Amino acid sequence: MTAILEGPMPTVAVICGSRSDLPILVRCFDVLDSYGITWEASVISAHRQADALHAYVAQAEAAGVQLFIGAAGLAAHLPGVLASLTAKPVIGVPLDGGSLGGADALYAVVQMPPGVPVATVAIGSAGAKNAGHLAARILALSDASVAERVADFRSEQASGAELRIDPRA
Ligand code: RP5
Repeated sequence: MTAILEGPMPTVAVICGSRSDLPILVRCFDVLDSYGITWEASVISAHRQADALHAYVAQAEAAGVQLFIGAAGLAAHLPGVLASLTAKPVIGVPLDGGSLGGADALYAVVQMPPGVPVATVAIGSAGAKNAGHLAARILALSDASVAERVADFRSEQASGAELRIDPRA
């Protein structure tokens, strides 16, 4: 297990399957930071380090983690395994790990059997960002400060998208 960052008691634990996934996950970290959400990230492969993954989830829950984000490419079992190990919400980010462009990971992450839900976002960097935004909306249900930042972000996003073209000007 490689701990990338460790806070006192993070709200969100981000786990990815390989160090090669980290450049995409930085997009998620930036979004979580923008909402003031504490997080830590670890590289723990569901395939290569199954025991370490089980131990980490138990430890993270005991430390007060409220939500898990799992990201992996290829046969991406990591988010599903996370959902099997915790009752906390799990967001899954499928990554483009090879010749199938991430469609392999998307199917693996989104097609969880009933009763073991993984909230699956888009492939790659768009999904990594949305994992952060979705985490914020979930946490906003019980955290007024995050709820306020979600509202602010939505207003800023709406203003940024606004465009009026006046041919008379
Ligand atoms: C997955 O296999 C990882 O999440 C990564 O996206 C992909 C390739 O891993 P490496 O071969 O770069 O370690 O488990």
